[in-house]
Amino acid sequence: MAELTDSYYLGFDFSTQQLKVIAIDGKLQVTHQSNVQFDSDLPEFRTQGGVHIHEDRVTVTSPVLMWVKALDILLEKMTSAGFDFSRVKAVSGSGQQHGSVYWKKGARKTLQCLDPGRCLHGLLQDCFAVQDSPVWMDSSTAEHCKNLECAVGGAQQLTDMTGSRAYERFTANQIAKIYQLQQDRYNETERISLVSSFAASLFLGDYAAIDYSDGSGMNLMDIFSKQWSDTCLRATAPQLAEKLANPKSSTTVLGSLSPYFVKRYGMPEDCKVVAFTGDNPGSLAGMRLREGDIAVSLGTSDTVFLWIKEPRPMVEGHIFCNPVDCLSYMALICYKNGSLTRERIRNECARGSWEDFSTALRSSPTGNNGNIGIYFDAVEITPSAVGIYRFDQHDRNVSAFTPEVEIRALVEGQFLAKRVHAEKLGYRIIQGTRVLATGGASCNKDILQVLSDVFNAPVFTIDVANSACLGCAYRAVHGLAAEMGMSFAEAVNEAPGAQLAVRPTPGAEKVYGPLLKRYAYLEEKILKQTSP
Ligand code: 5FX
Repeated sequence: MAELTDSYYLGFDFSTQQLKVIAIDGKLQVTHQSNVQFDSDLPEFRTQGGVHIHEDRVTVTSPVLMWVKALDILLEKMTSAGFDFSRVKAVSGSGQQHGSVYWKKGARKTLQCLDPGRCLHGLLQDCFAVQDSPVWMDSSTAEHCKNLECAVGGAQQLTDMTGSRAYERFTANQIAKIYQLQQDRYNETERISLVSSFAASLFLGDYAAIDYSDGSGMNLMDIFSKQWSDTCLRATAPQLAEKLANPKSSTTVLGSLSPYFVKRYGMPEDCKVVAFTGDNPGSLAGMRLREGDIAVSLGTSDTVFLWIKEPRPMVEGHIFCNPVDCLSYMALICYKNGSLTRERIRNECARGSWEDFSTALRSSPTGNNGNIGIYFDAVEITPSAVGIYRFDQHDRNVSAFTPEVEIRALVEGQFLAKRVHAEKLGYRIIQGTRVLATGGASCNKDILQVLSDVFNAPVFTIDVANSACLGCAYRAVHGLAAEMGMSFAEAVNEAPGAQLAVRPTPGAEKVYGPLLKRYAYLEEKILKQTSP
């Protein structure tokens, strides 16, 4: 027992606006948390929200040395707070997905012999061929996306192989842009890391492999063979395979910590570095999603995370390798019309009151007498469409619903869409499936009841503040346990669980079965009518 509470595991999250750390003990209890805010703690880099939005409005970068300096500051803060580094058994972490770091020739040597008397920021000043790393908010590579899709035979072909069609923020397209516009910098580059593997490299004192899960967000990796695709590499830039090196499983112990941290912070020599991954995969670990589970985050935008066994990649949505189980996959679906649309309908149909909104949900029948509404106030991501569409029970267009019908149509429509899209990607509800709800709207039980009814599964709520960071502390624990053959679920079994919020209403399944089919048909119809 003493051993359990005496050991610490660290999870770092290099996210867009801040660097965070969570320490847990061997009983999986959080013992320490800290963070560094890029804008306010590192004002010399002049970022807003952790990024620089360039004059063209579409190029978005972050200074790579800001991330390095943030780590110096965070570790100093932990020292000042009396954190006992000597007990740390393993570290892992996550980074914002898709962003890329360009290490200059010779940087590996520098990483391998860091002087513990100096800060990382000073030591790594000259280690980057590109100072401003492209990040996920960048949308300047439309042309490179087209080229990549063309090279593999189209959007669906690229999706079939890499799990996603070409996206502007995805790393292949960012690398292609750097190669095209900054060829000298590209040629000076010895290694290209993702934000996650860059951060792991700092701890390892050597280049860290890209992990399968974050590597799936690059438009470069065949998610089934887990190797770089030659066609994608060739279409992106020359000599790319050697600059990326081979990806590795997300649960890999990459090696022992760099002596730099042993000497400077008193961390143990045998402390292990477990592969870092993307922030969304990190969150899946933090939520402890299991096979058959679905997590629905109801925020400004709605996001759905799925645990999938047999994925069917579609041009809408992303399939990534699963960060905690290398035989499984995870899917991510993003929706733009989330809370803002719910708030608009609340304002228009419930006098701005969530209570009235809930009353309307409670007093209207499951299935809304066959009325279906599809509300894309802004151009939706999944699917790519805009406009408000209302249908009666015979699929006839109607121009308006009563306020009560409108409220239920919105909430049912949003959840029917999520189930239809999830199933298109290969998701199946199984015995024991849980729906994990998070985000602002997850505190409304009447909304959760509709969610539970549409998925015919119990809904649990979880607190996911810092889920990526916590998930990576769990992954640090699992990295060591996996070497002894233990699964992630077994390794983190004792962690605090989710709270049961609602169970499906008896009979709901019968009502929503036909509605799911109709929703899928109506969405197709809208897309056919509106596509140019
Ligand atoms: C996912 O594909 C994204 O681009 C974002 O969620 C970033 O990972 C945010 F960091």
